[in-house]
Amino acid sequence: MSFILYNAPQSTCSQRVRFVLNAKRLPFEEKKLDLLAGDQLKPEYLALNPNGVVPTLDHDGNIVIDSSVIIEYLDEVAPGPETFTPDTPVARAKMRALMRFIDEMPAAAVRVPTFNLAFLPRFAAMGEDEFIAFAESKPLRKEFMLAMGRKGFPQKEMDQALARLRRSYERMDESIRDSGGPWLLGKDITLADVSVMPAIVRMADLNRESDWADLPRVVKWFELIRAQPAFKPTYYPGSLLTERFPHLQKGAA
Ligand SMILES: N[C@@H](CCC(=O)N[C@@H](CS)C(=O)NCC(=O)O)C(=O)O
Repeated sequence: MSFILYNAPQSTCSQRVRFVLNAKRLPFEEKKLDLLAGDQLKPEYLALNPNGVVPTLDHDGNIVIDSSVIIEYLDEVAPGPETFTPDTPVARAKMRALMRFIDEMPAAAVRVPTFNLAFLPRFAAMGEDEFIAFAESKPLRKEFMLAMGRKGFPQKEMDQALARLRRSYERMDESIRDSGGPWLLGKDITLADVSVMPAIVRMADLNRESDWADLPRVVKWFELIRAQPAFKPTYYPGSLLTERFPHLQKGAA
């Protein structure tokens, strides 16, 4: 089996896929796209992924897009040595329901603080026409970019995103409690844990770890996922925003 992963080091959606590939010890060729330079909008990439986003997986010439779909696909084509999908249909349905919640809530909400805190200086430096042309060229994120503008999302939108993230931490806490933990759905790690991992890592990277400090089950879950052997190779140097954007480092003006 040969895998090519089109992705970006700091992309949360890409990090899901790298984690599963690493956990399964599947060798893959990594093609890194520069998202701020617009590599994902070039015709040759759009031919693979018409949404103009990463990640995209090429498995022996078969193109699979969307991180949630890709990680389910990988668990089907390479069920060992580590598997992330429960055995019974009921448990699988629970996992998929949680994955849909994660895509709709934390994975979407995390874009607002990410763009406002990390990427904004790059867009603020563009001329208005250049920014609008860049936004207009995005098949999936045009309206998101135009709503943000070169000045960033207003405080109200930041607060709403943080509230959606908070409800996500609470849902994680309930899920760990109800399943008996330590993972979201019980004693085994599943794709739901992998799906939410990058949003939590991102918020910690943005120095917001205190937002779930009162939820010890989530604190423990975070320690556990960081201790997985697949974690370190997934978050290789350059995967965190604080490594790439000096203005985010503590004490930066
Ligand atoms: N639902 C898609 C979303 C992919 C997505 O939003 N990717 C982001 C990086 S995490 C991206 O490529 N953004 C580029 C852009 O906004 O132009 C997935 O999970 O694969």
